[in-house]
Amino acid sequence: METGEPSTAYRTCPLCEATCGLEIKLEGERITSIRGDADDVFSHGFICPKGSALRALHEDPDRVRTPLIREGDGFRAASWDEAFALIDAGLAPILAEDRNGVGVYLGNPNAHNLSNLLYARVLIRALASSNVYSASTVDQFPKQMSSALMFGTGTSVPIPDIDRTDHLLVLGANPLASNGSLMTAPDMRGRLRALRARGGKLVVIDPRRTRTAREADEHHFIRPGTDALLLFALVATLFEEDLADPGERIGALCTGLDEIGELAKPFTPEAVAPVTGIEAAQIRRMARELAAAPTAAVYGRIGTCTQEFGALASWLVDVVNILTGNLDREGGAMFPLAAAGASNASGAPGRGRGARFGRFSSRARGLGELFGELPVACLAEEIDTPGEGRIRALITISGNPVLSTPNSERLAAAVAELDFMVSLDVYVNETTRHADVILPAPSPLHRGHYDLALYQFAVRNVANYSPPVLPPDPELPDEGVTLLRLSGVAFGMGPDADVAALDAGVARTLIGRELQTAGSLIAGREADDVMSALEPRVGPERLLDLMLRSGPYGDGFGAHTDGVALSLAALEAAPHGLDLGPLAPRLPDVLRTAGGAIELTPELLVADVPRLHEALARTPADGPVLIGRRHLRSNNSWMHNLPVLVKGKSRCTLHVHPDDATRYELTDGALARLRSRTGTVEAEVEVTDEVMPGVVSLPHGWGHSAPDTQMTVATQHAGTNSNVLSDELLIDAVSGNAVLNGIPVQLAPAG
Ligand SMILES: Nc1nc2c(c(=O)[nH]1)N[C@H]1C(S)=C(S)[C@@H](COP(=O)(O)OP(=O)(O)OC[C@H]3O[C@@H](n4cnc5c(=O)[nH]c(N)nc54)[C@H](O)[C@@H]3O)O[C@H]1N2
Ligand SMILES: Nc1nc2c(c(=O)[nH]1)N[C@H]1C(S)=C(S)[C@@H](COP(=O)(O)OP(=O)(O)OC[C@H]3O[C@@H](n4cnc5c(=O)[nH]c(N)nc54)[C@H](O)[C@@H]3O)O[C@H]1N2
Ligand code: SF4
Ligand SMILES: [Mo]
Repeated sequence: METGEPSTAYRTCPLCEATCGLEIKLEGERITSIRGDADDVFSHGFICPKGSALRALHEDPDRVRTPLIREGDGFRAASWDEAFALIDAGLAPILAEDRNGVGVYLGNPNAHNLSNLLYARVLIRALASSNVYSASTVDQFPKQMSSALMFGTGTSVPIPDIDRTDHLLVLGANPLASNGSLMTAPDMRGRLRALRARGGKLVVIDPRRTRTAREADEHHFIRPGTDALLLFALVATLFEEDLADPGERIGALCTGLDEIGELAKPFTPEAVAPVTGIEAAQIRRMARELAAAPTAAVYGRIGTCTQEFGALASWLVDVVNILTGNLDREGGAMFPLAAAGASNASGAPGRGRGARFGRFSSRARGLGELFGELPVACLAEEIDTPGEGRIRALITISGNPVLSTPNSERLAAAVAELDFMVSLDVYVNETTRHADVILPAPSPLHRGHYDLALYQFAVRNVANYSPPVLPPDPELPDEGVTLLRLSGVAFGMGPDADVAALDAGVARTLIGRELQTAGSLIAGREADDVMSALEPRVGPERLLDLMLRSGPYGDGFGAHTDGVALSLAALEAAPHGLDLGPLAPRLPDVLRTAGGAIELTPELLVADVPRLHEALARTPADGPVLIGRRHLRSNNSWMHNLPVLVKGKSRCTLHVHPDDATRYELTDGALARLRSRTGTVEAEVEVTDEVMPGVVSLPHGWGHSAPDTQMTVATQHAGTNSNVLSDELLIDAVSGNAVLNGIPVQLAPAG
């Protein structure tokens, strides 16, 4: 390597949910090119501009490469020991007094990081604090909640069988920009074109005519926040026209079939049309076409989750999938079977413990727990509201909540008042600039990769492990090591806990749990034998090997020799990944509900229907509402420091329909002032009929103008932080998820 020898490495891109295979050419340790891996079993060479920007990220001079310790208004480089001594001194006394005094926020890149997926939960257990927050409550928890209520686990999300469906109805997603979410599918453009080329139909429901909408056969503007009404009208039509038919196999598994028909009755197409903005005749036709298509799938994403009726809309997407006979059949909405970590493939098949929510509540507002977390919309108030149980110290892990979560200004002010803050991150940005200690993370090229989370949602069953492209950087320990060391602090072991011992403990716990699991492939083995069979692996690779080998395709440590007989070694021998086949029907085995049924009408969701009923009677607001959008060359808040991605004209513009431009006296290129209950921002206007009248759109993740950050390029392309306008009090009542789409704003020319 040292000699500058040319070599080629294969690695899955960790930047979005598409999991594209990359072909990385090197000379010694210097990257010479990053391209799509033509032989990748899933992405077949597809890549987007962010994938090749991994090189710019790796080389970014602003990337944090040593621990940083606050000194005055800035930071100074420090050793790991010094940093951990300070962390222990900062956290231990607070933890000794009140576990809830330390909060933690987990950001999006954790979902793409094997170590963090495996070891952040160790830290969370060690902290034993109720104050656990993540990007999931500005994102997909409403969908995971409805899935858990209907099917029994939060990862039992029906995924459109995109490669075989005849009809795809997309609500509130723009996979041509986002590359897909809760639908891991590299090359969405290719897949959607193939759908149409085989005679299938693509329908998009979005307040904007997106890139995806432009590829579609049909696009309908919808008023933000009204998808649940539209979906209920589809349900009402299916019943009214005698088209509701889950099929014999699925019907026999469902409870609540009659009830759902009754619940839908008031939401006729005629009743919802004026509120949604979609004509009744169109809604009826959509319902008929969904029912008539040989196979069909309904898919909703950010636009259906981060809105006022996020849980109801997420639920009704699957109700329509069920009532049109498309659940769990080829070409419909199906359950992937991931090779590792699939909670709906573990234990006795067909029933389980079901889902429970609200096991505890937030202190100030009483918002209910979900999946062990509290809604991030209440993070600021948990810091700035005095009294017992207040968050006094915060740990952020791959997160930039100051830009990404509602009411940024309140959160920024709250975070600045913390007694102590530590961030595990790669930049000094809007959030981490408030930290007392920043712990750096290695570049993706220095670590192994396996998409433990995203394969739960993939449109094909695949498994791909990438070894580190470059040897570990001795100055930058794997994040698993850092997280275990932080866990040591949280466990009260001080700043120098024996990380190897903690890691072995984690492996033993996981083995113990697996051995206790009914029907486990490795049932009856001795824990010690399993532990030695995993040698000499340690860290995330040891845990992954265990999960693969005891998973649904596993070799069971020799118990299974036929079939794929998966192990980490098998994946290491397959640098382009292993294709485990198209999605296959999994009902009833996939179910983990307490009664072993598909719960079509979970109580928690049914209880929210009256709120939706009230929305029917509403006259649409006269003023504009704000929604977001994504761009292919951007990734939430953190890739704006890479010149290759931010060059060209500003992407952080306010999309305004020509009618609204006239009405509010705004001109293209001029600055508009936007005001909401929580704040005021200015943004450059882009007049376009791609957005519907009465709706304006501003992307999130911008606004890099805070002082004392260290992002030279991003600062020059600062843009506007849209989350100054998102209101922490606007939440989906069921899930507590933030409303980031459909925020009432006032609009005027700036100045
Ligand atoms: N208005 C509005 N707001 C939104 C959304 C929206 O649609 N509209 N979308 C929401 C959604 S879906 C999400 S997921 C959130 C995202 O919100 P967050 O997850 O809070 O923020 P990110 O912008 O993804 O920031 C990621 C952070 O991780 C750091 N990082 C990057 N790579 C690594 C790494 O390898 N290790 C470590 N330790 N750190 C790393 C970056 O420097 C950055 O600080 O934003 C949400 N906010
Ligand atoms: N390039 C890029 N890719 C990304 C990301 C990124 O920031 N940049 N972020 C990643 C993350 S963290 C996520 S969660 C995914 C998100 O993946 P997607 O959900 O596909 O992301 P968006 O492009 O935000 O698409 C949401 C769409 O919902 C529309 N919308 C807004 N409000 C409503 C509404 O009330 N109803 C309906 N029907 N539509 C509405 C918006 O106009 C937008 O087109 O993308 C991931 N991929
Ligand atoms: S689509 Fe996503 S996974 Fe594929 S190269 Fe782009 S950022 Fe990476
Ligand atoms: Mo997200």
